[in-house]
Amino acid sequence: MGGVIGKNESPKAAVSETKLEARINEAIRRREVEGSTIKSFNSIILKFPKIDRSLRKCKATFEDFDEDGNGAIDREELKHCFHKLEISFTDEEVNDLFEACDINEDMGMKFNEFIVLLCLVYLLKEDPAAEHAKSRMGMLNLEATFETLVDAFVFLDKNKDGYVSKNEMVDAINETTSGERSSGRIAMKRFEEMDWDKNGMVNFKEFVFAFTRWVGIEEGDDDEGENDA
Ligand SMILES: [Ca+2]
Ligand SMILES: [Ca+2]
Ligand SMILES: [Ca+2]
Repeated sequence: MGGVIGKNESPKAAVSETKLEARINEAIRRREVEGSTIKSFNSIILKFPKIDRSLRKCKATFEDFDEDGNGAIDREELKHCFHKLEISFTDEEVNDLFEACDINEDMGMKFNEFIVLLCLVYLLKEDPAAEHAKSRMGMLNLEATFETLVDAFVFLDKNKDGYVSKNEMVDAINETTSGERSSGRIAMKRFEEMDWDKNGMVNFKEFVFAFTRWVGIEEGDDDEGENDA
């Protein structure tokens, strides 16, 4: 096929978005206009322990909403959850959120997927009218953490298109490690961990999901977990 016009990075053509994902991206791009306070990838890594502690506090909320106690939140439980929190999403939005956050596609949201959900809700409902719902969700304690995650994403997404590309990841890690030979490989590995659907771009949802794993929250994670590898 002749006439190749270089450049593989054309996210808009390569990524098909659901309505929900489009809204998330809009919210992210609005934030990107403000810029990031983060200066290096290392400073993100230094925040891991604090983020981990903060995210684990959602566990009680998660258990509360997992009405049948099977370790996953299903569609019905999610609807009840929003109802109880007085967060108004349409049925379509609830379904989209569920599908977006049931990342393993096993028809139930595990704890780490629930964290992704909270973070997306935080992003979508940032207007003052939602303060009440946020506080009922225990979100206010999490705001600083979610803010850090948004900030980290904005830091990585240098061209502010709402996606982190492989090159952006490599650049971010190279800046920190001043061109050590292994750093490219590390960047690649991190990138592949993040790019869950393997489409070559990392969106905010994939980023948060990867983060829950980086800080050590596994899907079946619970406090009495004795089988640490
Ligand atoms: Ca359940
Ligand atoms: Ca980008
Ligand atoms: Ca992806």
